[in-house]
Amino acid sequence: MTARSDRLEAARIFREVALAAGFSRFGVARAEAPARFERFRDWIAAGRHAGMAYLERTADVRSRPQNLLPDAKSVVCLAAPYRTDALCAQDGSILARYAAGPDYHGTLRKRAIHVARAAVARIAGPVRWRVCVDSTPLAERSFAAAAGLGWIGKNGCLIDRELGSYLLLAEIVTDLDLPPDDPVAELCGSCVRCLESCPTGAFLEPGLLDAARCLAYWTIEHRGPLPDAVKESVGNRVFGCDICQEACPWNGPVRPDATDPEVPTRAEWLQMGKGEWRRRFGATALNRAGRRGIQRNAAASAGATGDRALLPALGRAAEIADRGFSDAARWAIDRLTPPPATSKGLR
Ligand code: B12
Repeated sequence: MTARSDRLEAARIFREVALAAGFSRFGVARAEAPARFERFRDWIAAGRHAGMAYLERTADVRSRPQNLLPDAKSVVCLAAPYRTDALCAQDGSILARYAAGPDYHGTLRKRAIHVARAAVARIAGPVRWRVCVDSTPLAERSFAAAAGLGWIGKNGCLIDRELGSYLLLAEIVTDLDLPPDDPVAELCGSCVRCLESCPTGAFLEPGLLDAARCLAYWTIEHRGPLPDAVKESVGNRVFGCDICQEACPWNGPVRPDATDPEVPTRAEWLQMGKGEWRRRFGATALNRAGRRGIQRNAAASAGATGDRALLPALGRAAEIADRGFSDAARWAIDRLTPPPATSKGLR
């Protein structure tokens, strides 16, 4: 397929199928190192990836789609919006919005595979392709920005002027030579609300996140005990963090009354058994942290928010043979137990 008209027609087919399959944004990037990818290398070199050693191991692959598909020529970039209301329990504890519903790794992958199959069936000649969602080593935001799906905001997120940043990304890397789209203008202007909103000061400069200060990193990716400074800062966040997105004017106002009875409270998390976890959350993105990870975060959150009613449940948790969970429970108990009264009398 070489004629420009054929290439345009193939891109049109991909677009049509992608939009019909429920993706809200579509664009094509060339399968070559995207602009400003050097930021990724600098980020790793400066050790800003905290404990995410897999990012370091795959640094060279992330900008080279040919490592995923030899002869790759194009990256078809797709974006799907997710829930915009907070995912907030009745006790005020919060999960990242993207964790609502079935795990996007599965749903978006299936949808993108459907797009690839349906589009390729309408295009003449053999076409090779490979679908990527999140865990595939590909710099998704950089390719999406190159494909004109949105711009990279100061909070590091890909932002669309109509849909904001509550978007998940997926790609189809293909050996089809599709005409690339143009990037869009960056529209953050002088706004720094996201940078100022971060409770842990995780942004070292616009777009430069220190993962070792990011609550999303600690509550999703980190295994084992949380450092005390993180437990102090966790507040109501039990899984992930959307604060730098909530602050973004492109995402619209946050609905303060958006609690959801389906979201467990800290008390429920602390006592949740394996069976209930599997049934209710086994097929959600919460699995990345796992039951014990979420329980660890809920225990830290109980201490950080001063929820003394949870002392009995924390006492039981402190005995559980999981280092992260029991450590957070002991820390919370210490914090919630008033020191023994000292005699203030005259001597
Ligand atoms: C590791 C990871 C994390 C880490 C590190 C995040 C980070 N900022 O690097 C942690 C665990 C902290 C994390 C958190 C979150 N993540 Co995450 N994460 C990833 C993952 C797997 C790799 C990201 C990575 O390589 N980071 C290293 C940095 C240096 O690279 P980068 O983020 O791609 O940034 C590049 C661009 O910004 C580019 N660039 C290009 N042009 C420009 C222009 C300007 C002006 C700037 C500043 C930069 C820039 O330069 C950078 C280097 O290439 C991707 C999936 C993937 N395969 O890419 C998802 C991904 C980035 N995460 C996602 C989400 C949803 C989140 C959270 C919102 C989840 C949550 N609610 O808790 C938060 C958001 C935190 C934040 N503000 O970034 C989505 C983002 C979608 C979007 N709209 O941007 C992705 C794309 C997953 C997906 N498939 O949808 N995540």
